[in-house]
Amino acid sequence: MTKITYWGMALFSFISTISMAPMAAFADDRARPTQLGLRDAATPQMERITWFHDSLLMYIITAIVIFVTALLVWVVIRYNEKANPKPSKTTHHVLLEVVWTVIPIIILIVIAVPSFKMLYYLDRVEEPEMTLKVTGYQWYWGYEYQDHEGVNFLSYLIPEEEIDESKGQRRLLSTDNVVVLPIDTNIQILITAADVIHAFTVPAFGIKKDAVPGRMNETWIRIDKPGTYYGQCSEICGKDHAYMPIEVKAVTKEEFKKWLVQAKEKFASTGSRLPYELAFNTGVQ
Ligand SMILES: [Cu+2]
Repeated sequence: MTKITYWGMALFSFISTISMAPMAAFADDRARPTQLGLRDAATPQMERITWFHDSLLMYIITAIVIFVTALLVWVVIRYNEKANPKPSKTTHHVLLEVVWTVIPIIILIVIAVPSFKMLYYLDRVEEPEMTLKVTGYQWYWGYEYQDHEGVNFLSYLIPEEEIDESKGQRRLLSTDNVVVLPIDTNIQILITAADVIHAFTVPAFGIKKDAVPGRMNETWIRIDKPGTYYGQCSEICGKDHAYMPIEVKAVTKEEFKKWLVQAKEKFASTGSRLPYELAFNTGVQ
C-alpha cells in the first residue's frame, strides 16, 4: 500500500468516525471518543446554549476569521515594499472609520440580544414544581429534596477499584448516592457550599453555577428525556477537586414517586447526619 493511499484511508476513517460519533447510541451521556462539539442537550436550557454557540457564534466567528485573514494576505501581497514602493500618506478616512466602528457595534448587538434573552431564561423559573438544594463540600456533594421531608443525602465518588462496569458504573463519574430527578418537570436548583467555592456543573443540562459559602445561587432545569447524566465540580476546590462527580438519573414522574418512597426509608437514618452545622445559614431551608 502506498503512503498516499494509507493516509487517504486514515483521513477517511477519521472523518467518518467524527461524523458518525453523534449518532453512536450510548446508554448514558459520557463524552465519546473523537467527539466534537457540545454534549447532546437534555434540557431546553442546553438546546438554547447549543443553538447560540453552533448556529450563531460559530458563523460570526468564522466570517470574522476569514475576513481578517483575507485582509492580512491582501496587505502582505499588495502593499509590501516591493509591490508598493511609495506608500500613501493618508492618515484619516471618514467613511472607513465610520464603517469599522459601526459594523462591530452591529455584530455585538446581534450577539447581545439573544445572549441577554438566554441569560434571563436560564436565571430562574417563575413557578418551580420542585426544588433541589445542592451543597458543595470538600470533596463531595450534599443534596436536599426540599419538597420531600427527609430525602437528604451525601454523594461520594465510587473509588476506581470498586467500579462495576456491568452495573453501568463509570470510573471517576459514578457516585454512591445518585441524584434522581423527574423528567418534564420545572426543577429549581439552589446551589451553595459549606467550605470553599465549588461549581455545580452538568453539561447535558447546560448548567454551571458557582457554589459559594454563605451565598445561595439559583438556576433551573427541565429534563427532556430519561437517562444518566454526569457532571463534575468545575471550580478548583482543593486536592480532591477532580473526585467529586455529579451523577443524575432522570426518570419518569411515576418512577420518581416510587423512588421517593424508597429514598425516604433509605435516608431516614442518614438524612439527619448531613453536616448541616458546617453549612452557613443561608436563610433558605
Ligand atoms: Cu469542588
